[in-house]
Amino acid sequence: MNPFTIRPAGVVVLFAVIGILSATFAVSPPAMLSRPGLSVPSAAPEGADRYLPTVIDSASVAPTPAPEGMAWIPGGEFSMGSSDPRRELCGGNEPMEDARPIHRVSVGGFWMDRTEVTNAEFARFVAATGYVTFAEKVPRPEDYPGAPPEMLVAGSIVFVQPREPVPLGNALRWWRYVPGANWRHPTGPASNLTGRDREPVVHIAYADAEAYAAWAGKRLPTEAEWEFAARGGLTGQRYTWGADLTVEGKWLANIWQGAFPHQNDAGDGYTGIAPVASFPANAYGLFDMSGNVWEWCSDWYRPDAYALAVKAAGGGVVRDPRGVAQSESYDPAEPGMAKRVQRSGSFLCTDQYCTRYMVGTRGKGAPDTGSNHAGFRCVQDVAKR
Ligand SMILES: [Ca+2]
Ligand SMILES: [Ca+2]
Repeated sequence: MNPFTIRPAGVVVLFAVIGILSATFAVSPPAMLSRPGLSVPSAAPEGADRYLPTVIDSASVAPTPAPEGMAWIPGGEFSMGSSDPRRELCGGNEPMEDARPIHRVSVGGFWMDRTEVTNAEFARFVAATGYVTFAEKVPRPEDYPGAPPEMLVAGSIVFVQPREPVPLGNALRWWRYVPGANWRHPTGPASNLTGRDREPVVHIAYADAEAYAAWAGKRLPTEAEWEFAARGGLTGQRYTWGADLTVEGKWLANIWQGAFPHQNDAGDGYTGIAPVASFPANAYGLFDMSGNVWEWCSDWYRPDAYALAVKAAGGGVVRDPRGVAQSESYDPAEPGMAKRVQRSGSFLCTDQYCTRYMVGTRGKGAPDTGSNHAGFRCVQDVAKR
């Protein structure tokens, strides 16, 4: 379906742009309860939004040897979600209700890539398989009826920094569909991967990430696995490292400092993507679980997924959740479009606009939508080895 869709007004809209908007920067305040049956709570039940201690399964011992580049994530039980009360434009100026209620979840042990998949790693996959990513393929006319032929060109979504302040309600002011942008050319045809071997690969559609994972003998993490791993054994912290955004004046993730989107102060040392592992790892040895690039999870997105999971579990511990069915996926910002969960936030996230680098918060994206701030990492089951 990427990259175009026809809106009722007859205007060709860059579908991929819209996808990424809703993934990270909603265009307009979504009507959170616009779909019958949605059970997102408007307010947490008394006492429901609280974190209980993370408990690690003492029998969950790391098998040896460790797969190269992967960290052992022991099984255990934790409180999943976020009760952060702040409102923000990227979530539709709503409290982050889709990360509620906080609920108990258990996961088994697994291996997880210590870093986002890098350009060098993805290049090895492509060299071995000849794989062509979604963004490198010319959109087929039959998939985009009514789209002008000149618009059917291969490309992807790139952040273009405005020179002046722009209304934060219109993310099209800083996102562009750039013909020729893809993982080999992160910011457009004139860019390349020289000096970027250690940067995370970007412009990756969900199917691209899945294909890489299958080749590597791995898979994409579930959302619960991702959050359990990101929390690093801590209980109910706002960030992967603790309670405060900065520690002793230092930034611990590659996000955005300055007035978004026109002023990038790079207080963390990076205006754009950073090489993976440029910031400290969490307690499990995982890097960039907050910021740098967004990461695909295997769950289909739905804002009330947690409430549904708790209900299905009879109010008890939700065990190894896998998310809702594709047919049940729903994004109030773009009804009718099934989306996958994305986590971590990116170098474009800021405490002034989109704080989804906070560990319990959720993002989402259309599976066929890549951009220059979204990538992935993989996990591996013990039985697979
Ligand atoms: Ca930065
Ligand atoms: Ca990340």
